[in-house]
Amino acid sequence: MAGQTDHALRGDYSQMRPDYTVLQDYSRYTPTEQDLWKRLYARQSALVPSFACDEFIEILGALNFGAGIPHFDAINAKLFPATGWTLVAVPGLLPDDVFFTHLANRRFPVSVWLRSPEEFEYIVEPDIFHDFFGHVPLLFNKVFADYLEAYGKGGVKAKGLDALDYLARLYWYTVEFGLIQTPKGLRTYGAGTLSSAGELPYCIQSPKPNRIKFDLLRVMQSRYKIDTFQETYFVIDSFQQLFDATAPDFTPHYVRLKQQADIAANAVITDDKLVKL
Ligand code: HBI
Ligand code: FE
Repeated sequence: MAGQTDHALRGDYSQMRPDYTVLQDYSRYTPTEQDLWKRLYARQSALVPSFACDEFIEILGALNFGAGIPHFDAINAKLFPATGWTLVAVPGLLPDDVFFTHLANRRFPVSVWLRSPEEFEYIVEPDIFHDFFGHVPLLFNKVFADYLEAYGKGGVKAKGLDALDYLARLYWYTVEFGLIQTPKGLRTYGAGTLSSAGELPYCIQSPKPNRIKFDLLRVMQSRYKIDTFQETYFVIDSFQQLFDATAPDFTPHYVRLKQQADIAANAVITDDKLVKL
């Protein structure tokens, strides 16, 4: 999940280490939370086969963490040998530069707290279900994992160039809400859709949102909403395309982006290549 929140953050930030990480104190999860995890997982995994990309479906099936809240150490024992990534436990949303630094070092921050049963339908901040169910499976995919590290390194540089907002948009419209063309048709790989019961079918089936072919500058110029379903989704052809897009130095992009007006979250502009359902 991304996007800043203006209300007080949910997590307990009092026990943090200097890099904002905390211990995943497994004994603190209650039976109610374990049951809520199972219900969230059962509902979401039933939706995945129709709307998620195959890479996500295959890894989710192999990990099989629906029986209860996962132990980060147990997943890391599989993740690190697979792509060199490690999950780190955090209290919740992190400052952008802290977040980017973790990604640049192949560490993915996962919030330790779980939403309340009343939030079964919708939650604004990233809780452990969003981070785990939405983000963790694709960390096992080599090309996507390489993209995320490259993205993190780009973010660390962007801070120095006062261009974090542009990088945050790229994260939002790919890692959180990205769609991908596949031989089976349009599918999603974005964690924000994969972990949402409502937005997962919506992003693939609804005629309401715009679906536009991925274009790096167009994405970084586009504003986004954090508390509604997306009004625009960007569609890639492959994870390799995403990785290749982050290869060049972004500095010249930032110069151009700063000279042009931002694009509204629901706008369609002349050069857009629309993807039809
Ligand atoms: N912090 N824990 C956490 N998880 C995120 O997904 C996250 C974050 N901080 C900032 C952020 N995402 C986005 O603004 C990125 O675009 C940087
Ligand atoms: Fe997220």
